[in-house]
Amino acid sequence: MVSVAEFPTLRRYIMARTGDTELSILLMAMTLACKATARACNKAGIADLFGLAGHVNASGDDQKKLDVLANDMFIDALVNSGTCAVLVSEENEEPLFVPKEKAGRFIVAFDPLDGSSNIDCNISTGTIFAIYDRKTSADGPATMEDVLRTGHDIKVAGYCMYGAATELVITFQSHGVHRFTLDPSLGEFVHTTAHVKFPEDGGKTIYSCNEGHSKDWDPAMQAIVRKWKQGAKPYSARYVGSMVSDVHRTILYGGVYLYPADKKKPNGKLRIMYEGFPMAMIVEAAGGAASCGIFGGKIQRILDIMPARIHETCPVIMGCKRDVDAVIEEYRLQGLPG
Ligand code: P6P
Repeated sequence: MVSVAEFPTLRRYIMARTGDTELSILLMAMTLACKATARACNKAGIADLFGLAGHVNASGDDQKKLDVLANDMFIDALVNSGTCAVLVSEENEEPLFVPKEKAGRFIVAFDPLDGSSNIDCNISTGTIFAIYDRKTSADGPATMEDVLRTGHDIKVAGYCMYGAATELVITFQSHGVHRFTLDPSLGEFVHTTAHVKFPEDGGKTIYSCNEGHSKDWDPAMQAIVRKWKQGAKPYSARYVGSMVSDVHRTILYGGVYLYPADKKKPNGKLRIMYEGFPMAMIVEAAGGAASCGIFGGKIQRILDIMPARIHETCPVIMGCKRDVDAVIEEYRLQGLPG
């Protein structure tokens, strides 16, 4: 029998992996908020948590009741953990600079409930987060220099998927991607897969995008998706409409997830700091690739971007190298910069 003390929980993994008490406390606060959000999603239909909250967030999205509740729970857990200097949330217009008496070292950018438009029909959603260490001296207050960084500065990236199971996927810089599944009977996330990797050959031929926007894509994106649908064995289309679910499937099964630029959103829809960056770090750590396609007039890797604003967006093309490389090659064939 496995000793309880040896049980492979996320708590044990964090303590063993970080070697940093403050980061461990932050991650335990983060996972507590994930468990509370999973419970709220499970009870949404019973606890009158479906529907709109009646407000619009910084990106112009209609806030759902659960968006607001999840955001409040994450902010409460993170501020009171005593480990955070600044919080950047999809649901808050401005960064939240934690009061000195409760402040710690870390900056956390997060989307508390991504894909929440799927909640009312019980389709999976998720939380996405990226954690940075402070860049400025801890002697003084944190500044925007601590907040606006490239994705290469991320110390820990992760997402929690609220689906048939509640799963948390996390990567520390250069330590691989690890998958944990919540065991509700224990209230613990249990280590289910170590060193998650894309299938060697790129895996299943799946493309994941909202093709309803395709008439507004640039010619290269239209051309590559058309090519994938041709031939004796065309690609399959899979699209949940929750980035966490679509990227989770892409990493585990293979293929590519796309949210390209289009005429209406020339810089794409997905937010760099709390969607693009954390997912790009995880996808690359799992052996995949994460590109914008064209951004700032050139072919650009998502993690290389230096965001100018906390809610800035970028086009997203992420998945197995086989398919991301095919998109980049199409841009080169079309003679676009990069
Ligand atoms: P569309 C959810 O709002 C989200 O940010 C991602 O989770 C998802 O992939 C995308 O937007 C869906 O956008 O335009 O297809 O509805």
